[in-house]
Amino acid sequence: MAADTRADDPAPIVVTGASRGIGRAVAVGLAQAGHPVIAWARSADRLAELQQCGMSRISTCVVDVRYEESVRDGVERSLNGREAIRGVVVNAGMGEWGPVSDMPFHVWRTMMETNLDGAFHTLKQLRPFLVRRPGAQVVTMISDSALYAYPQRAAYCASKAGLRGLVDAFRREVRPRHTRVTSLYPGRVDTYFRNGQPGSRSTALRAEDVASVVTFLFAQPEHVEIRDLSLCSMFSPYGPYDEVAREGGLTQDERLT
Ligand code: NJP
Repeated sequence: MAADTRADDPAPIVVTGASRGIGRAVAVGLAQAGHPVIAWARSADRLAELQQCGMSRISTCVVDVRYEESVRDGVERSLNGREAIRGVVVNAGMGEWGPVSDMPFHVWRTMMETNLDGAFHTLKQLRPFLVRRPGAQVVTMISDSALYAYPQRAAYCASKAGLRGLVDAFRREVRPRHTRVTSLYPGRVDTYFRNGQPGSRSTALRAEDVASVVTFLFAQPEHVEIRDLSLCSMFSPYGPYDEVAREGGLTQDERLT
């Protein structure tokens, strides 16, 4: 039987797409919970700002997950001789909406390269470091768009459905080595996604909501495997489910029925 989570475990957790949005909140949340964190993203300035926010447990590395060489180089530079990691949060991603008929091929390709190739390179390059530490964890930021198809989102849905398949197969490959793999399926989150600004999607989940779920996952004892987790705001629809809780709750009449 495996031991419980080791509180003083010095092995770091890699978070991809950690310069802003969900990834940044996850990096901060994990560091606050006591984990050493390695934050990856392309924007050196935003990574520098993340490091300056007083988080001595966070180190950073500029990595573009679309490219195998960049990920390989990032692994080498950020792990710096370490043999094992505590886990990875595969989070880097992007989305652009548009009908198939109007979508330029380069936009389709960029979504595939970022959301799907990026996860492939990350999982492939980090696998040896995961399996050397029994109980290591992989958390992947998938989407309700992997479970339900939406018009205007064919490229994003395809990339996230592909990611779901990749992650489910990877789970079976590494489970015998005691690596745990969780697929997260968030609904709308109030971030910079699709050129948004935090605050513009007030009914959505906050990045910190998702981060607290990720921190919870990394606090589980090593025999606990949480495979799939859907999460959404009560004030946003999820997949085909349009029903939303109303701000302010039910009226007096509704409470009686
Ligand atoms: O988006 P945003 P979210 N290489 O734009 C990084 C999924 N999701 O936090 O490289 C490396 O605020 C980028 O950094 P930079 C979504 O599909 C979201 O909402 O410096 N990093 C930034 O840190 C995605 O997988 C919603 O530009 C790359 C981060 O990714 C994940 O959640 C709903 C990169 C994006 O931050 C985080 O998205 C849902 C690259 N090539 C799933 N390209 C939602 N927000 O509603 C981008 O179901 N990044």
